Amino acid sequence: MRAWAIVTLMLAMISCASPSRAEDGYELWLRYHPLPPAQVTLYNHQATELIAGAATSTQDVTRSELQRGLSGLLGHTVSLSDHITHDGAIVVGTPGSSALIGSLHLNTQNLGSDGYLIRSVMVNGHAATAIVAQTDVGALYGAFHFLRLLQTAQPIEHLDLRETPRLKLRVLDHWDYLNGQVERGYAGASIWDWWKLPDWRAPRYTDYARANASIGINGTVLNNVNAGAIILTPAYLQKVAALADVFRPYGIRVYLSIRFSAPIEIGGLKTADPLDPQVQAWWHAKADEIYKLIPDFGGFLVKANSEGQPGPEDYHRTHADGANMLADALAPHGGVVMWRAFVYSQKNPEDRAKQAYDEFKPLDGRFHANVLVQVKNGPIDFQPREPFHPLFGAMPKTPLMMEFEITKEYLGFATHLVYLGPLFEEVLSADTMARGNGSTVAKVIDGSLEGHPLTGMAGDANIGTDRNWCGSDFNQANWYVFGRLAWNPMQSSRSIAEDWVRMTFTNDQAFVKPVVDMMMGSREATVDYMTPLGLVHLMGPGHHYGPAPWDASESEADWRPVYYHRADHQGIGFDRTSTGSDAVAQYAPALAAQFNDVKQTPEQYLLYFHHVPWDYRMRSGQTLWHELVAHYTQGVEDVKQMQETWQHLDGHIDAERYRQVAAFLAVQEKEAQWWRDACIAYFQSISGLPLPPGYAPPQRSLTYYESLKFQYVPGFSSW
Ligand code: BDP
Repeated sequence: MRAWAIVTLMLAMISCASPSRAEDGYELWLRYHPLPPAQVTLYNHQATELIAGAATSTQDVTRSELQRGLSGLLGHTVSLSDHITHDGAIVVGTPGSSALIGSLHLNTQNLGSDGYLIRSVMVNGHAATAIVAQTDVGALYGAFHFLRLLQTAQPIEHLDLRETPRLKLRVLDHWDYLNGQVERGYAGASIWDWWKLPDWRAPRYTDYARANASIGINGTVLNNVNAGAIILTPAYLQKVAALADVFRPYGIRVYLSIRFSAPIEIGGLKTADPLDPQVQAWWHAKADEIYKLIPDFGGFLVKANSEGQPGPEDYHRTHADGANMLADALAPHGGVVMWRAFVYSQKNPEDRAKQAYDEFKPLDGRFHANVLVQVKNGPIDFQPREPFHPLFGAMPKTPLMMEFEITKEYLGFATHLVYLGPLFEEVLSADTMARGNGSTVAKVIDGSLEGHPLTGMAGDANIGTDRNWCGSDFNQANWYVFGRLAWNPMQSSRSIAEDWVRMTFTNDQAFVKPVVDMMMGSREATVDYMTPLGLVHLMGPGHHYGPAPWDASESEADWRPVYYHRADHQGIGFDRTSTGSDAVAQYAPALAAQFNDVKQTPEQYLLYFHHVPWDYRMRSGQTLWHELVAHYTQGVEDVKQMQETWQHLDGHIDAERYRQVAAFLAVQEKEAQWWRDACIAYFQSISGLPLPPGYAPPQRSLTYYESLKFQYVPGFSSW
């Protein structure tokens, strides 16, 4: 029996060390699997003992994470100590909580509440690594950074790192319903088991918090922006409080989406008019009740007067009136309101792209100090590519918060491999020219352009109950890059991708380089096979699955693809120039002039701003029609290339994840081909032009593509 046990143990150890160990993606980028022996030998001298307090819950989780990470990566337990006994100690904490750290006299000024230093130091003649912050949470962030250095095989001697986040609120927005469904969720059900809360706190909540803290995310909005009032009832607030308790050690605050008419629905009032004293009193009392249960509650997220949601305009009040009323209720407790600018109305005949700006720009300066206006990255709706939202740079007196969509509602759901880093980076680095050259969107949202202390970025989460959290391994990268960019929106998405690949798969350069290249090209491939040259919103009605450029079935004009592409026998595109809807005028004058001129408009936005004849000459010398077909075809070719890249990587990682990626790439290829063929078939039926020479005709007829109907599409059909 004993001998058998030893053999089994040895086998288990061997399988642990081998790259082919089965993996289901649950561990995300925090796998801490043993590093190659050469790496371990290097690090062993620099990670000999750990000196970390556990006087607070945050210190406790920091210490456990370091123990877990170091023992996993190095393959042996790193001993805990309370003083330095030899070279290679890792010391973590704050000057206030550790006399040893205090004695180092490191300059922790201006680290703020979340920043940290990682420094190679000498203590009593011993070389050590100090991870130092002003707060426990800062030290936790530092610990995760230190582990990342090991995970990505970086040198850890001679360290001199100093990090502070550029944004204050780094928040995930969950579009989760209390019945467990997730709007636009492609990774299973909601991870919040509301029914069993508050009594059962699933271990997964802790792993969620660890993953978020590891990338600096410090807030979570638990419920969908299309909110019900029930979340604000006492029974549900208890459940929210239980989650807040789990997240607190990790520096994560909870926020709630609220329904503006809650005072009527659960408060028994006749109105939700923000200027009504009874309504104001109701929200004040509600805020007091929440803060009694959750002293560090973050605040409210609000979708009002948008897509059927109630709001202040129901009472002829402005968005500012509504936001300020809630802000005043939260202010005594230090809470904030994140008020969404995603508003448009079907009653308004104006170009939908213009409506949020028209509504919000006049309100600049009217919001109270604890309100952020949360603006989607583009003026339409998270399309594969849109120009940046013209509100960025246009509301200098108001803190604007970025909203990105991490869940790939418009970019292939769970299966398509699309790394969103380049999309996020493209928007953040776009120049609004609001205060001359270099007034990037990143500088608008980090507050530096106008000197706003309150700053933030929100990401609509792609997380669900799937074992791998995000519906696919590569979708984890989008959660990851969101967090890293929310910490510092000036970072390069390529370097973040590289960190992620190393942590999630392997440091093997023969794998890292091609995979990072593949990720970096994946978004452009998707733009090409879905919506090239500035097209937007061509997807299927309601569920948003697959191509449907012909669709005019939706009840509202601006939910129909035909509204957006405006293709006719002469040409294609939405005229947003001064002779069209004049949406260009919402940008700074220099940009407006550029976008107004078809010759100066970047071709990637061509059909977003212009209605262009099919035979228009592109910069390449080809006609627009030719180039459109070429882009659609290129998108499919790029996906085939991705498949080929992946085929060569078999054996570098575990078979389970390898196989799923391969299978999903095959889905992506099939669907890319479908997008190309359906769009070309449809646009050809409008343009009446032959395909340019050398391009294969669509595999099926337009009638076939138009006949496709889908039921039970994830993220939509079941409610
Ligand atoms: C759209 C989604 C819809 C969301 C809405 C929003 O299709 O499900 O409710 O955005 O952000 O992209 O409010």
